[in-house]
Amino acid sequence: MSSTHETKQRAEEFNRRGLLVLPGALSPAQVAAANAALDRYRADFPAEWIELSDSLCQTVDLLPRTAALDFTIENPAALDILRLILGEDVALEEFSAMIRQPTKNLDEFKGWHRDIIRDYSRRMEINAVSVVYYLTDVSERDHCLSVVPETHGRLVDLRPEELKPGQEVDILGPAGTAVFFHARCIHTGKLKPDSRPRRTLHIYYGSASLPRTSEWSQIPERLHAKRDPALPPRLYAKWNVTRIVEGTGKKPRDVDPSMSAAEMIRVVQQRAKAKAAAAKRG
Ligand SMILES: O=C(O)CCC(=O)C(=O)O
Repeated sequence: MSSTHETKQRAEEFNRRGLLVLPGALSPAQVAAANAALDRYRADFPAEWIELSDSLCQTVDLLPRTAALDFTIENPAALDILRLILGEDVALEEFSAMIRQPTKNLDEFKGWHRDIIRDYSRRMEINAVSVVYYLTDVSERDHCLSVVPETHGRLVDLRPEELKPGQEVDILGPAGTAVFFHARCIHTGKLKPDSRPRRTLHIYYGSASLPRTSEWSQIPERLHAKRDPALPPRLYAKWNVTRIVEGTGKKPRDVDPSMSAAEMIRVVQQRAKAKAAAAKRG
């Protein structure tokens, strides 16, 4: 692959800031196709959607049930940049979709965080790039992704609880915008009282030669059997990787492995609620 000057500049910007915003990464027709695919997926697989909070509805294991969103994983506009950031070893880690519903409850349950590993002392083990596609327009009044630049690198010692207002960048943009951020960068979903429903796709890429950062999204046969010279050669190499980074991407080992990802997440949710209630009781 030969990279243009612009692609190289974008990769450099990402490496420096841990953040890159690319408007128009999906065309209006692609945005419409992705939204139609999500509409169908919601109608066909309602149990796959998990309500994680008043605003947050997510589904994490779509790929075995639909091929209609594969084009977003393989988007050349993103892959050209990712090949420079992660090298030819770039590999799919996780694929999920999110709907942020209008709400007056503006407490975001995850708050400011780094992805994959929550333990501050292990933050240098976080090695993945998140590409978030906005599938609806996001203006000042809408729920937005907010990222603290350079907290993957120069500001890596910053703890989420030490953040000062103004250090973050709120990402606004029309549907079709791609937001690349290093999973080590501190970020959150910033909730707004008058937001419209917001739809996003969240695609994580890592390195094929490292342990997988998440096992929540299965990579089906149609993807790992693909031989397309235009794609990075190991894009779907992690379909059968069993070494998983110890962190949020690892499924609990004490639940029935035949459960769907959504069922497992519900179990994890119930356990977290029970733990919080027990802690409250003292
Ligand atoms: O976009 C959002 O609302 C939150 C995203 C987020 O926290 C994440 O991608 O880890």
